[in-house]
Amino acid sequence: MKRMPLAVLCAATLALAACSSSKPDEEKGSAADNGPAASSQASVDKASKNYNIQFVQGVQGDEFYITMQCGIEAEAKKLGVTVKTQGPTKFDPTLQKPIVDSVVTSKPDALLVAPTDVTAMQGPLNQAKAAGVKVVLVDTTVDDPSVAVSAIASDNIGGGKAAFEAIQKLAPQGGKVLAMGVTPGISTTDQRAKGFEDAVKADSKFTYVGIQYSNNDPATASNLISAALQKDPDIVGVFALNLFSAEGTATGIKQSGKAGKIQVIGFDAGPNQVAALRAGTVQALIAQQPAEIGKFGVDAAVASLDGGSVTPKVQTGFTILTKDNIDGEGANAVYKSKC
Ligand code: T6T
Repeated sequence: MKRMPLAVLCAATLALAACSSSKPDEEKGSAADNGPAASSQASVDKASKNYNIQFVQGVQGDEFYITMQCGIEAEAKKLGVTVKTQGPTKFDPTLQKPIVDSVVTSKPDALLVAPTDVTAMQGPLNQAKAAGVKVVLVDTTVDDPSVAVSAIASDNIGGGKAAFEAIQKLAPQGGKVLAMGVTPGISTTDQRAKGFEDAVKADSKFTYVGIQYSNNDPATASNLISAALQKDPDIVGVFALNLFSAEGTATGIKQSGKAGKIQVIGFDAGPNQVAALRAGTVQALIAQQPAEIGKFGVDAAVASLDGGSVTPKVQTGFTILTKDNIDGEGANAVYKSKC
């Protein structure tokens, strides 16, 4: 199999340096409903026809998915295919399922989707596949990813581990650490939590006080952090698992008068997170490569529709942003609010 071009965006600097590059999984795996191996994703320059591709986000208005949409639209334009984007108003499978169902009823050629729950979204995606729609998983996954021709995501376990390594460097004396999560059942954030927890438990200087679930709501995350700090005032570090939990964590830390005293590492890099980084409430951000995820998603859909070979699993990297690189080499990793 030919390799997909590597998307290397390793802008990490400082003592917190850590990054990884996009890498295709070499084995064909089970997500290989690809037809004959005529071409690989890497060699797609132009689609053989103007396919109708639908992108269903995890949630509307999330700069991670907006930036992914920008990558999708740019690649669609380049390859000469049409793409339409929609998403639920909340990161919630009961709201996402009807959107996927109606997209499938409209019989698009391909569906790029970030499923909001590993189990609840399996059925709707099975139905999409049964209806002949090429499914590509972008960001999150489901219990049985073989429903998709390709799954493209960050190294989420590695990202969780990198978050702990950042805390280790910033708080070398050790102490209590907490994870601010989203909702159980989201593949990406569950993996980040696992990567973090496993890494914490491997260092006897640190104690994992557990994970709190903010339900993707900054106000809830803020309240949960305030309560956690009252219970455990000696917490030394917090890992906030996504954009909205990081936003709420920053607010809660500030309101508790602990800004700069607790080491906060946030996943994602929307404008609000970057403002918190600049303000010193958050010490580091782990920026994903959403535009790359989207680009590779379009490549996978088109390669599959054209009967080419498709890389079944692609892992994209991340960049660690700090105050010291945010205005330099890290600037390009910041997510967009519009394309
Ligand atoms: O962190 C991203 C995404 O990777 C995750 O699956 C859900 O939350 C975000 O969209 C950020 O809000």
